[in-house]
Amino acid sequence: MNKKNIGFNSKLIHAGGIEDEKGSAVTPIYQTSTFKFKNADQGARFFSGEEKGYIYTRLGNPTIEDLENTLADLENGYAALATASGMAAVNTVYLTLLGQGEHVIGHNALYGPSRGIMEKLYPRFGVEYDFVDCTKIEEIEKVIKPNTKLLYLETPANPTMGITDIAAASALAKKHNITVCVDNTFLSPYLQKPLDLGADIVLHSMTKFINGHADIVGGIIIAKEKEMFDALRYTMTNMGFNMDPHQAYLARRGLKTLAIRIDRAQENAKKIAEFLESHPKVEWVLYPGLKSHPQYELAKKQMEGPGSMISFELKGGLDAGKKVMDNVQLAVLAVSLGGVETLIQHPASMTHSKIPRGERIEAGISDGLVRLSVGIEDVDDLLDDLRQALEKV
Ligand code: LCS
Repeated sequence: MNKKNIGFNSKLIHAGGIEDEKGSAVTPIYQTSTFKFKNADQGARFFSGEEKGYIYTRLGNPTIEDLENTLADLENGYAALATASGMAAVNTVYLTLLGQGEHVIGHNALYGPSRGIMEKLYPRFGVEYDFVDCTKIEEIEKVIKPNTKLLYLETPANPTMGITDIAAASALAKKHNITVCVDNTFLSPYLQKPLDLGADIVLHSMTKFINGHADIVGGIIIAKEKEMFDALRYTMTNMGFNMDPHQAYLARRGLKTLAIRIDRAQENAKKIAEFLESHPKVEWVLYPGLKSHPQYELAKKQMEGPGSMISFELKGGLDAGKKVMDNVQLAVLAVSLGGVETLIQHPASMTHSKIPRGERIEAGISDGLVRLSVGIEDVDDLLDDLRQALEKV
């Protein structure tokens, strides 16, 4: 049986392809920093690349490779690189593709630090940027310059749920020789495959849906082509952005249930989004599964499902939002997302607080926006919880 042709759920369980010499059914944790060579010549062959073998965990490790191979397979990429965090993945992409005098175009509503670091740190190295509303392809086109090297997208975006047409953006970028990277954290490869739509690189904060249990921080980058992968790998290994084997083991374990977790969370999210939208105290709801979402049709075309992230604002703005956050009893008031537990947080004062207010508002992250990451609890309990918290407003 060709394991390349098995279905998505089968890959979640069986992809990876690392055979353990002792016969362990699950790829074990190779908790080692270094690997023995049989002799000096073999060590030299491993280093020259003449023979494939493990050398040193920053450069490669079977537990980490099992996870990387699985993600590369799920995203239909050439190969993947696991990183210590999602931000290590973001910075690997930035450092690989951008240098002195070069320019990046990013979506204006990225996860706070993905935008913040470009505005604060990269100008020191002479990198230029424009953050625009990439949900409008013409806005991207307007800021393309001869030195533009990277188009950095996040779709759906954190936390505005704005959706960029990956195929259209990639076609435009290709005309100008610009590399496209998509942060696919909000959906995972189960619901969206950016490489199939024309992107060159996909990345994830694995802290979220891929691991799914809110117990590790991690990242992954998947490249469509070997040349790009080699360049990214050079940066990742030499910057020391690598993942630890124990982290990789937990992420690989969590990944096995990705589809059933997402199916359940998404089912819950659809009901919660409808409940919120019809609630008299709610001003608006942004959820790609609602007809009211500005890119509802694009979401249906590009995504396999609307996912389980919801943003909403109450009629009383921030004060009302705080009341809900302070009064939920089952949902957890915490940042992060994509775990089995429902989380609620306030982007303007938490995940996106480092973005200057003017830029934040322009990007659609209002002072009163509340973000919900819907988990896999019983939906009636989640609805009861939100209902009683809303009564306190
Ligand atoms: N990309 C997206 C879309 C994210 O949401 C995050 C983290 C990252 C990248 C960075 O990943 P990390 O280094 O944290 O693994 N998002 C967070 C959030 O919304 N709340 O807390 C963290």
